Amino acid sequence: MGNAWWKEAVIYQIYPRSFYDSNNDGIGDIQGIIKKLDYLKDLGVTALWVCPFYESPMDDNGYDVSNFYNIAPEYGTLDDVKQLIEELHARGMRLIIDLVLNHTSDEHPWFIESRSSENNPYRDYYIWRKARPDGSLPSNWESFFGGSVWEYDATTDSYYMHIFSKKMPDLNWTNENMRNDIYEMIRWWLNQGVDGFRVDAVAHLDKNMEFPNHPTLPGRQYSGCYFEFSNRPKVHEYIREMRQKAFAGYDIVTIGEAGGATIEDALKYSAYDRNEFDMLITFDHCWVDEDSEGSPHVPGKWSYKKLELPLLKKSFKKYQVNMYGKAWNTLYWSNHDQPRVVSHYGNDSSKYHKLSAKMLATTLYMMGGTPIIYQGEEIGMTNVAFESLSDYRDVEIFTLYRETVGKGIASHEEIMDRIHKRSRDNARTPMQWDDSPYAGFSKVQPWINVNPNYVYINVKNNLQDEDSIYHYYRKLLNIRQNSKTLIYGKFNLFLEDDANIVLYTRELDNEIYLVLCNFFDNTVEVKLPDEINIENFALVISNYEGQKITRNMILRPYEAIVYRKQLSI
Ligand code: TEU
Ligand code: CA
Repeated sequence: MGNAWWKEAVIYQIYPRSFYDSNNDGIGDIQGIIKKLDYLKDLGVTALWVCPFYESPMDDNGYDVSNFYNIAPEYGTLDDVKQLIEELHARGMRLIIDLVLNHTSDEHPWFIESRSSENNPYRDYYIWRKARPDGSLPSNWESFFGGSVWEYDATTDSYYMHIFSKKMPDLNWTNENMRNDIYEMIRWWLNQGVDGFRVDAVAHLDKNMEFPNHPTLPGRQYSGCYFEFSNRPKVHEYIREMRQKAFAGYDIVTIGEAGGATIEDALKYSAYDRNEFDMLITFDHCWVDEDSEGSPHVPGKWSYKKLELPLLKKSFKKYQVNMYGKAWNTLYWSNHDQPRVVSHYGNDSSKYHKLSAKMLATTLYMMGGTPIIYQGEEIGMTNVAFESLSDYRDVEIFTLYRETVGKGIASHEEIMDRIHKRSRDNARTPMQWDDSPYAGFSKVQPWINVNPNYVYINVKNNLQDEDSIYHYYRKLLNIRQNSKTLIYGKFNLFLEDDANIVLYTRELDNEIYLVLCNFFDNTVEVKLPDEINIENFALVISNYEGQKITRNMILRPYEAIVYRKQLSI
């Protein structure tokens, strides 16, 4: 297993719309990112992953691309992106951009051509089917955003497939011309100087083109048979081809996003000897508190139950152990599609906000893999609970509401509660820079309301307070970046079935780190297993006044401690 810059990187994910508005039109932009580069460099960030900034009607905030070669005017220009690359490189940092290859916008010229007639050369760039002989939809599959995956188009009396919103028609990856056009576009971006790609929704490129119907759950019109368009065999052929024809010859990093992938799938996508991706983003650990069975009337991602810590630990262990030496992990708690982690797995009450945010960081970023920190996580930004549906912006929320409340399947109160806990807009409220109006994100009303807690959760406070979440992140990342053991060491999980404690070691050559965290708000006693020799461990970092290691320890609420020792040889 060789060393590589991206294995030693700290990636920071930016959702451009919500990061910083440089020209006060209420929308974050590329110049806004440039203005904050010193802040990010200071935190310890070495690379940015910036979510899509391409020209787009913004049905899904830019994941619906209408021109891959141009920048959305509200975000800036191609020159701004070039400047961003230069400014990053001048600071020894890198730029990873988002590549959206599963679909385009319905306003992309390819789709406009495609829908115009059945014999248009672009017809097969997308997936078109006629109604079934009985007049029903080509299949009863459910879209990720709710509703059918099929949308009727009168021009040719046919349906096109969209696994996300109906303004995001799926590309037909069986079409070689389409694939070659995509590869050309990728090389064009490489020539602009980008350092890598996060490849969006890549698990879904291959679909079962037979389109069989599947059983539906009681009360539901469509079948959530995502396996018909996720992690299917041909995806790997496409990725290998893309690597050969588009990625080869550049010193870049490629990160695939593969929702629903098992560990076996994950190894196929990212094992060193597979020549597919360098790293993979999966969702396993984000979904361990899902409760599909308890609430079959809503899609699984909107369901939840109390977290069982052993399930979370097993999820991490699965990746840490099975990938070791074979593939490289990503480490992330949150992104623009997940609720805020301090509200989800931590505790956002004023009493435990700081402690639990630091504990979560310690638990994750001492593991093996490349950290991907989502904007605002470093100051403990929390979920938001807007009262009115009209305060929300995410297209997915409106399809959920229509398919449940709209069809009499659930009450308004229930669905609002699910939106408060699970919606993607939790992660998309503007970055909280200071306590001035609109959180210093903009001088005007932003495209989505700021979280009212910006008056006390903001970057300015965090920078001033030595004991802040920000300063803890900075210290923790620094420790990590200066330790080959924390980057390349072997992971060992202990007390796997313990309901409260996370305990693991990282080991390389003659150095060992020990990470010990209490995941909840009660005080717990823990006996360190006899197989761990506790002698000579010294404190490295803690979110409390540090305590010495002993065989029997008492951990305070959300206490997190890291110890280190050198083995004598
Ligand atoms: O998300 C993809 C995504 O969430 C699904 O593909 C996921 O794989 C699925 O839920 C697993 O079961 C990406 C972006 O991150 C998101 O913001 C976009 O809305 C989406 O793709 C469409 O581009
Ligand atoms: Ca702006």
